[in-house]
Amino acid sequence: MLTKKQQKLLSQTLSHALRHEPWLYELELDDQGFVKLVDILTAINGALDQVLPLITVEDIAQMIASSEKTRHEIVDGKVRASYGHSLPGLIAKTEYVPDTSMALYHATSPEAALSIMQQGLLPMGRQYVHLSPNKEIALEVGRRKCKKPVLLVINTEVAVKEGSHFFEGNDNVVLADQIGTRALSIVA
Ligand code: HQG
Repeated sequence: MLTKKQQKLLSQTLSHALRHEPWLYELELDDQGFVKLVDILTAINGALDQVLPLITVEDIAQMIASSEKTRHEIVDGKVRASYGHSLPGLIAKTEYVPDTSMALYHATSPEAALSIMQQGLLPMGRQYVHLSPNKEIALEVGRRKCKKPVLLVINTEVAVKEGSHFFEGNDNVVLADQIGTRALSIVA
């Protein structure tokens, strides 16, 4: 079994390969962002052979299961990043109609929040906007940007009416194409 530190390196490398620069690992993602486990193992073991023991499918599965966030998923002998993509060529995520009685949250820096309240919430460097049904998780994401992030709440009903499209990420991450200003407010 890999140590926590080794699992973190494996997770970061998988995310880099599956979200951002698969070509550096000679990988080609399918339209849903999947690659075959055998191919990712070859790539990862090639890239990390000096720093990690030979990685197996079990190591990847254990890393996913013991990670705080579900960043990756294994389905039918393939693996993909569940969210976070920045690579060119839109990864097809499953669209769904969210429960419009449920609020969604996004937290960010005060500077970004100001711009968002004028322009709307945009994917910026990623393929999708990242939201959470959970306030605390959204705030945690915001803390990556600054110590005291601003929490924005999305009125899901208004967002749907205004033409936002929502896509499955995982239990804690909801993806969207954009959120217009009418659906956004700052949580006091
Ligand atoms: C901001 C992590 C100005 C937005 C997390 C955010 C997440 C605007 C930044 C996932 C804007 C993009 C993604 C506008 C949006 N004007 N700024 N109109 N619209 N922004 O890192 O959502 O740990 O690409 O507020 O947990 O922070 O890597 O997105 O601050 O789920 O697995 O543009 O990444 O997951 O920043 O985080 P990011 P994010 P992992």
